[in-house]
Amino acid sequence: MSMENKIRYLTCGYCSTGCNMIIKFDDKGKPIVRANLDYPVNQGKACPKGFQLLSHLNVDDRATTPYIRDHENRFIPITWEAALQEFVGNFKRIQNNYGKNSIAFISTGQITNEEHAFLGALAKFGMGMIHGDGNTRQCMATSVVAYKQSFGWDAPPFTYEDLEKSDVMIFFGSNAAISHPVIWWRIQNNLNDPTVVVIDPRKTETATDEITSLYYPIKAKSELYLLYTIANILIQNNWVDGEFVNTHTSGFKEFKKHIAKYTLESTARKTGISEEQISKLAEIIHKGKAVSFWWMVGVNQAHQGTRTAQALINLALMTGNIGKPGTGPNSITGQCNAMGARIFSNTTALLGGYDFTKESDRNTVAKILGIDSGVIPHVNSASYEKILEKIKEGKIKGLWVVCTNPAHSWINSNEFPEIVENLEYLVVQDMYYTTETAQLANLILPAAGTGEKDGTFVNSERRIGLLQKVLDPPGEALSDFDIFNRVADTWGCSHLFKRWTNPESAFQVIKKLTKGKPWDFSGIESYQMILDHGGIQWPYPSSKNKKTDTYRRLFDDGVFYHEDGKAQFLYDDILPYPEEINQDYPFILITGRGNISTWHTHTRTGKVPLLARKLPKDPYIEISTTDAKNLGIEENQWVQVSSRRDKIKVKALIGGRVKEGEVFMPMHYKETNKLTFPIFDEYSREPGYKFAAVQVKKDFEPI
Ligand SMILES: Nc1nc2c(c(=O)[nH]1)N[C@H]1C(S)=C(S)[C@@H](COP(=O)(O)OP(=O)(O)OC[C@H]3O[C@@H](n4cnc5c(=O)[nH]c(N)nc54)[C@H](O)[C@@H]3O)O[C@H]1N2
Ligand SMILES: Nc1nc2c(c(=O)[nH]1)N[C@H]1C(S)=C(S)[C@@H](COP(=O)(O)OP(=O)(O)OC[C@H]3O[C@@H](n4cnc5c(=O)[nH]c(N)nc54)[C@H](O)[C@@H]3O)O[C@H]1N2
Ligand code: SF4
Ligand SMILES: [Mo]
Repeated sequence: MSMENKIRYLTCGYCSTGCNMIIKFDDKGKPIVRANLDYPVNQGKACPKGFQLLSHLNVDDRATTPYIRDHENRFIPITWEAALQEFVGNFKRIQNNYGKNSIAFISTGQITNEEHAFLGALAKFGMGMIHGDGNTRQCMATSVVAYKQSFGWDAPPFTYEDLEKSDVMIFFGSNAAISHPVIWWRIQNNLNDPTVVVIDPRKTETATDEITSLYYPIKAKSELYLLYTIANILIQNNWVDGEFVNTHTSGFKEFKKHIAKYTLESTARKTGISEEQISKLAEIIHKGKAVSFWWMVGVNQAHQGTRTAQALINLALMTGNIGKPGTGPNSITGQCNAMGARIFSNTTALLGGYDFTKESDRNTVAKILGIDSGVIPHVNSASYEKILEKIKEGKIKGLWVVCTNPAHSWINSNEFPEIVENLEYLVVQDMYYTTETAQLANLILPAAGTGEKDGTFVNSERRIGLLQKVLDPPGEALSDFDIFNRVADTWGCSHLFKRWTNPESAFQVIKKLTKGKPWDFSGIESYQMILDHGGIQWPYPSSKNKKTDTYRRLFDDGVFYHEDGKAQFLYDDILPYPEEINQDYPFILITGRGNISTWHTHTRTGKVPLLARKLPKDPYIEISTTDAKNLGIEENQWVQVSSRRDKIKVKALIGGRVKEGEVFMPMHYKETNKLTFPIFDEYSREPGYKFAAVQVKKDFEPI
């Protein structure tokens, strides 16, 4: 394809910040990536991953053709036609032998809206699956459930402009300086001399950044004590916005009663934060004119994540910090299209935010899509970990994994290969044939990546952004969209997708699914319109009174989505630590992002020298100076880290980021999840990646 002299616009395919890049081409047709100066999200900025957005596309281990595993366990290249026959033949055989529900899919937050909707509709309406979930369960499920329960809809209220309008910002369980760098850098535009508070068990890059005013080194998993106590102090001092609470919320009286028992003295002990510091934080919140609470997976990935997120929501509600510039209980999303997955993945909710179990909802969706409502399942999917359980029990025998690498990223990951042993057929659709999960597959389908396809993403501030194709995918690789089209053809259900000829025509169909919902963006006329506006935030209904300003937040009218129009105060008793810390396993293992340049399971960033060099080749564990000294461990020494599940060998990185009694490993090494403890939040079923009991030793035991 000749692209010379053409300009392309590409929303970044890494994090959910949703930066936009301009791609120009040099004389030889080589693309040059620049940050888009005019885009309201990034305003000419980007992090290292964004600038390297196309660098992992042309590499040796790209899957450039479908591969099938032969009897000697070798991967053999085959044609698309043969691959599709294999896929469909095996999945249909499994359904014939074990029933319709014996096949399932696991997806992602990193494909486009059009692809999400296509996969979900194809799998559930075309191929007859009931069960399908995504890696967003590992990431955002807690925020989704927290908002749904508190507001009546999954509706993150903020806009990035709030980072510039707040005078108090509290970052809770978020290492934004490396996870969402451009969001974090937006605070530099804030002219209010804001107080930025970082609450994290680790003294992270965010905690030590020059933007940060105060750092609270909270003990891991003690945050509910802190948040309930602060609520209690606000009440004791009469620092509550009574008018807002009375008019716009419900459940406050009961909440007040529930939290009365959380006092400064015991909370200081539980959290490791002094009484003075706790009181000071309550006062900062009270004195702030526009206070915003920002959280991420340090909150979400916990055994009481939903209630923790809601404890932050409660603080915003009781102080009236919502719906006004610079305020909000604001959950930042993770992957480039995690928000789109929330609307279109057809996993937990029926496409567009409808309900599988309601006949009227099924009829509405069927009408919009122009299909028979009889093909839509009447029941909800099992959650991710329950799908794996069903595989273990032999109830699910065929699995289709799209754009995720669970053999590395799933909690207690040793189990994953054992679990998939029970499958009769595993299909993995990825850009590379080398991922840990692809290596377990019976069939690998070669997918195009961001930069090689058209479509749309939705970012953390609810902005729909455009991706334009810059390069052709290599060899026989196809966009996920095109793969779904071919699967539909081979399966014999392409009549359901007559209007889905290309991504933009699919967009025209799926936007209608949002009509009348809080995330209505049916007013977007075309891809060109998205480009012209610099992305468009939902809601953007087709009615005349749509708002067109650059930044928009929700709830400026104080009306929430519950039937009574009110937001709810939600809370629970605080549960003990998920796994016992004792003499044998005396340390708390925290896991998370390691640096600005490394992405998840490192399949993309690992191939770009400029990014890859940020992550040490050998897996490492961060341990405090005191603990290292007590254990006689020296810097860079190999140590053994064991949990109740496995033992691994890693290098010791000694220093001040972690406190005594806590250790940290980045999730980017496949060893990390061998140790994590499989516990799930009661409401969201999100895994608690950030707490496991471990032992660290300089002597090795036989493994
Ligand atoms: N460079 C880079 N950026 C990324 C990603 C990446 O892989 N690399 N991934 C993207 C995705 S999908 C996501 S979900 C986001 C994640 O973005 P973040 O949430 O910022 O990432 P994490 O490092 O997993 O966790 C955040 C912090 O939570 C803290 N934490 C752990 N336990 C607790 C606790 O009990 N209480 C509190 N208050 N804090 C706790 C950890 O110490 C950590 O610093 O990043 C996105 N951006
Ligand atoms: N211990 C621990 N584990 C964690 C976390 C943690 O904090 N601690 N965080 C969790 C979180 S928040 C997340 S989001 C997950 C992420 O976990 P994963 O989703 O497993 O991680 P990725 O490496 O992003 O995997 C995406 C895969 O899709 C491929 N890919 C990229 N683009 C495309 C495309 O356009 N199409 C197709 N078909 N394939 C593509 C990539 O090559 C890669 O193999 O990890 C979770 N695991
Ligand atoms: S901040 Fe996120 S969206 Fe922006 S360039 Fe970096 S990875 Fe891409
Ligand atoms: Mo995530």
